[in-house]
Amino acid sequence: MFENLTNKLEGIFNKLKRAPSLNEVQVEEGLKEIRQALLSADVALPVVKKFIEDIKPKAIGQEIIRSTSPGQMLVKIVYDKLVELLGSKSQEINLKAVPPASILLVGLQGSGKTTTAVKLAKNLEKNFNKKILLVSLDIYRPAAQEQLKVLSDKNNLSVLPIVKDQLPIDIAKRANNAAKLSGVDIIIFDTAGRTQIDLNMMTEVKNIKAEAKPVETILVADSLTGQIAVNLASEFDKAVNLTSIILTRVDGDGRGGAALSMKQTTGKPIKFIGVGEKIEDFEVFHPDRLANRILGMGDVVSLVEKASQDLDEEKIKSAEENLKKGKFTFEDYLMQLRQMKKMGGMQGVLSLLPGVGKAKEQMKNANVDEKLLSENEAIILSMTKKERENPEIISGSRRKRISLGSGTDVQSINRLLKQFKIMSKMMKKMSKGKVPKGQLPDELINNIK
Ligand SMILES: Nc1nc2c(ncn2[C@@H]2O[C@H](COP(=O)(O)OP(=O)(O)OP(=O)(O)O)[C@@H](O)[C@H]2O)c(=O)[nH]1
Ligand SMILES: [Mg+2]
Repeated sequence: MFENLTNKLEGIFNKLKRAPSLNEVQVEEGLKEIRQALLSADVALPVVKKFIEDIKPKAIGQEIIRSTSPGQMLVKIVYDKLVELLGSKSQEINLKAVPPASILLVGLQGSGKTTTAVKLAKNLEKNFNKKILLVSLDIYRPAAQEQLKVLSDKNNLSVLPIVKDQLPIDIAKRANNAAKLSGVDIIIFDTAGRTQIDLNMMTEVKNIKAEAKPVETILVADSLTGQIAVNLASEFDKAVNLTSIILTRVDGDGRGGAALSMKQTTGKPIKFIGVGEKIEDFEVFHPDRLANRILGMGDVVSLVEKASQDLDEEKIKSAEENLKKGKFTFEDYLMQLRQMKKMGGMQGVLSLLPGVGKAKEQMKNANVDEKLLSENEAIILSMTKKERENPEIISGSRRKRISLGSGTDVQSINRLLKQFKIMSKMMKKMSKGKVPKGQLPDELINNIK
């Protein structure tokens, strides 16, 4: 998905970035090309129109024309707007209800409802530690209920036993009772798919809703169908009041229009995306990460998450050696951050340092923000190799580039650089035995926070 759009936007920005200054005509031309790129990615026309209208005043304002790197500025303006278009912040699933909370999945035939029900169950079980009950209300397609059962069994999830010839509304009632009796936190209802929206179908969903009283009514929509998926969402919303959307097949080679138009057209947030056939191919939807990816800046944060899963033991060893010698680079720092995550946080990494005993306790009491660790990691990944080895060359313009690449701001870069300086000073002292063993200076603790 998005490859075409990314290539086009990259082409447009590369051209603009090369220009030492930009005049109004050049910016206008760039905007026209961006508009074309969005339209050919199957983004809905009103959405594209508003997008361009919104960025235009900023783009042709003095800010960009006077800027020393106008191309970069334009990328930043488009990035911010893309994030907004995609829904700004990722939206957590609503589970606020006296248990059992129920979630209702609706959608067209084959959109991925049954697979998504199981993916979502696995995700909630893992991340929220919830007890889930899966329930199929699809009495129309032969073997549909068995399909959910087989998939649930395979993934060690509980599923409501099948009772032949029961109507959806009665199954929903039975599920509610069973859930209450067995201490289930969340019921996920999978419903029958239809080939098109019809009155009977909507009436059935309404009746089920009245019985199940879901906290979330989620449309499962196939992103490969592009604008059709978006129109469908609007129609569903009018009829049954959706609370959110899950887009499936985002791994496919669709053009991405559905993801880009969904929020603005329907007002409903995309909360998750399906990115493959396997149960673990399911992600929380992050507008900023997707915007990063679309603009070809690389999905730094996702990359970071993947990278931290397979650490290179060799590198850890060499970082450790460096530390002992009092040498400290951003490469070493990166290793530490990853090690930290793998070993379960800040305390883990301290075991890398020579002679820290009490320090672990200090860190624990200091409440170090783990989110900041991920941000730091993203920043370091946006540095070149040379910058990581020689942080002193990171000038103002480099800081700007790094902040853009990591989806942070220059202040965060400054903070990290300052923190790094203190750390490397401390490493030197430590290696010379000038820091009492087992203690970390307050200066360091306060700067990591
Ligand atoms: N590549 C890919 N395939 C998916 C994704 N989600 C679902 N599928 C596949 O899509 C096909 C249909 O999925 P189902 O979950 O059975 O769809 P459904 O909406 O329940 O279908 P009906 O019950 O017949 O309406 C299956 O082969 C799934 O493996 C996804 O995110 N990516
Ligand atoms: Mg199904």
